[in-house]
Amino acid sequence: MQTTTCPLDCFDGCSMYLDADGRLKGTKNHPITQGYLCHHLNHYHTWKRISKPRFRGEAIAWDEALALLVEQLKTHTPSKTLFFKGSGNLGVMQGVTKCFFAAHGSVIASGSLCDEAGDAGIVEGRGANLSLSPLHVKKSDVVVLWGRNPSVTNSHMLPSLKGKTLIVIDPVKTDLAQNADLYLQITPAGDLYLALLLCRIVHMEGLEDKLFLETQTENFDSFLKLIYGTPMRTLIEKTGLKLDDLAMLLSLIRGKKLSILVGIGVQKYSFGHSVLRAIDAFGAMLGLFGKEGCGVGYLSNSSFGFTSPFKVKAKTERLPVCDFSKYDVVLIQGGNPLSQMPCTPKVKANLAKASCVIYFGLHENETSKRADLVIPALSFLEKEDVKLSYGHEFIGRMPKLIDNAEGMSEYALTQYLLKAFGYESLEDETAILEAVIASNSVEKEGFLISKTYETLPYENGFYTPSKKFEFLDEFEDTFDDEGDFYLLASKQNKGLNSQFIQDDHLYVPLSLGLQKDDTVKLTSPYGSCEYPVMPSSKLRDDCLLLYSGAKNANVLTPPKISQEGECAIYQEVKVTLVRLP
Ligand SMILES: Nc1nc2c(c(=O)[nH]1)N[C@H]1C(S)=C(S)[C@@H](COP(=O)(O)OP(=O)(O)OC[C@H]3O[C@@H](n4cnc5c(=O)[nH]c(N)nc54)[C@H](O)[C@@H]3O)O[C@H]1N2
Ligand SMILES: Nc1nc2c(c(=O)[nH]1)N[C@H]1C(S)=C(S)[C@@H](COP(=O)(O)OP(=O)(O)OC[C@H]3O[C@@H](n4cnc5c(=O)[nH]c(N)nc54)[C@H](O)[C@@H]3O)O[C@H]1N2
Ligand code: SF4
Ligand SMILES: [Mo]
Repeated sequence: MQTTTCPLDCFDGCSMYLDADGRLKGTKNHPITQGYLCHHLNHYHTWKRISKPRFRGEAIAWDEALALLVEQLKTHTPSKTLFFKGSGNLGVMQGVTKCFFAAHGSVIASGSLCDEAGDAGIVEGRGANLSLSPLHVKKSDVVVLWGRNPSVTNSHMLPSLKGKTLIVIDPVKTDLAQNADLYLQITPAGDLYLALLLCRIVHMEGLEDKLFLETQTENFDSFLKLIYGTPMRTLIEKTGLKLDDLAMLLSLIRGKKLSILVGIGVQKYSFGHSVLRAIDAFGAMLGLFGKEGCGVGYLSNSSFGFTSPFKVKAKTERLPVCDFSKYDVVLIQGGNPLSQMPCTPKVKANLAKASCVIYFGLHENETSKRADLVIPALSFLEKEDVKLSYGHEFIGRMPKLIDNAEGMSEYALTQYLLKAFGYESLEDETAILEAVIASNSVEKEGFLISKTYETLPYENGFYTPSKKFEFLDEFEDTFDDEGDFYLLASKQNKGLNSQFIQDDHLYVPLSLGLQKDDTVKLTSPYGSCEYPVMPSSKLRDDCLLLYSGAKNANVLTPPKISQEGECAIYQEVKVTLVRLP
């Protein structure tokens, strides 16, 4: 039985196979997957695919589509062509397309809509962003879910949370928050202040790991100045919490093996890198790094330690604020910027000015509908790839299991373009993937894992130039939080961003007295939009929530970028609400 790996943007990187009836089944003996898949993959064959190439609304033949693609690229100046890659598939081979665009002198969109602000902060402090896998978390006594919602986004972590003391820090009372031993319904964007506050109390009470601080960290004295430099009352006000809550948190974790699992919720602000760095600082004060069952985990750098097969030199444009209007030809692969990029009105206006938009993907979406040329991709079952996971140490091979002539792989399209332009062609596909695997893998109990995780994360020290953890000593919070409501942007069970099933409701607190499907109009500095509502007891009175992929989820979000990490900052916005009759 040949297994493959889920290509989706998800912590879990599940292993699966096709059963005799052609259905996808989770691999039973895989330590993370444990035989079950989520809704997306259990229904994978039901999601309607794009099966034919299309030009300006008309289905066309494959050779015609490819000829048009080459013609568009030949008749426009390379520096006015843009390659934009989304995160519909996180296989290594998705990056291959860059090779053509770099050789051609095109511009490549860089940065992300996702986790890069937090990643930048982690790298500043630790030198590298390694993961806390479910197998590691299993050995903890206490788990803090800090702006992360595993019951939706990381379901294969759930078995590792069983029987643990659970603490949830989230403005939304998630399912896990309802059953937690301690739930802190923090004010959005209050996390950095909470981390500093916790560090201050730990220091005041002498609870810090003095040996770890002395031998494995740098800049602690400057950090102390930072935590004592802000009045206690300001710190508390920013979190919206009570000192008793923090005392309770510290009493629950004292002397225990503690894993802190952080999600992207805390870093959807311009100073997102500093938020992760402050949470890391709390972890470092407690000496959590390099120890069994302890640590701070985030969406890790999945390719850490592996060679990058598609390293290219090219001019770049910052993806979250990418101005499509500057380009004649825009090729969008595996993404849906018209729904997922911040500030849809701006994206729409800019994309309307690009003379040829090419969509290369699996499903119809807002972007495919706008595209001049549509090129159907192959699914992960129909091409060769490898998945390196951002949530655990396992390497997932992705062999081709099904033949399909109604789409093209990223590798085949890239080879075709390189040949059409007379540029140097690629190495053999399998050889590229095997070289990546060989560069940093080791076999453990019948499974391939990343060599980096043969020892505990940071057991042999940090990856900074000093080899020590480096504390932050400053930050700049520019979020002007005057205004009526925070607008939260989160994930839901049945969708994967804009793929699969969407939930278009605006979730509102019960205190507004609205009924299901009442209509409200929201206004932010970037636009106005009407939404059908869904009242929810899970929200604070000052919060509204739209799920990723919802219709108009990004009409009101800021066309801005984080201070570090070239990341979108969806939640640095406040909105007003008017009920409509
Ligand atoms: N089912 C499903 N799974 C997914 C996805 C999906 O769309 N659907 N998307 C995948 C992707 S692309 C990613 S990046 C990951 C993300 O995985 P997560 O980080 O777990 O996902 P989010 O829902 O964005 O945010 C997690 C939590 O942060 C909270 N939050 C929001 N703002 C704040 C804040 O200011 N402070 C604090 N403390 N918490 C806050 C939200 O209420 C939410 O409960 O999930 C992946 N997995
Ligand atoms: N309001 C709001 N906006 C958000 C977020 C939020 O929480 N709220 N989350 C942000 C985050 S964390 C992320 S990661 C982004 C995600 O945003 P995008 O990167 O745009 O991801 P998707 O919406 O999942 O669209 C992925 C597309 O990839 C295509 N695809 C799937 N597999 C393949 C393949 O093998 N090859 C090719 N060529 N195409 C394929 C599918 O057809 C699908 O339409 O959205 C961000 N935007
Ligand atoms: S849980 Fe995540 S990795 Fe597993 S099948 Fe679902 S989307 Fe794929
Ligand atoms: Mo993401």
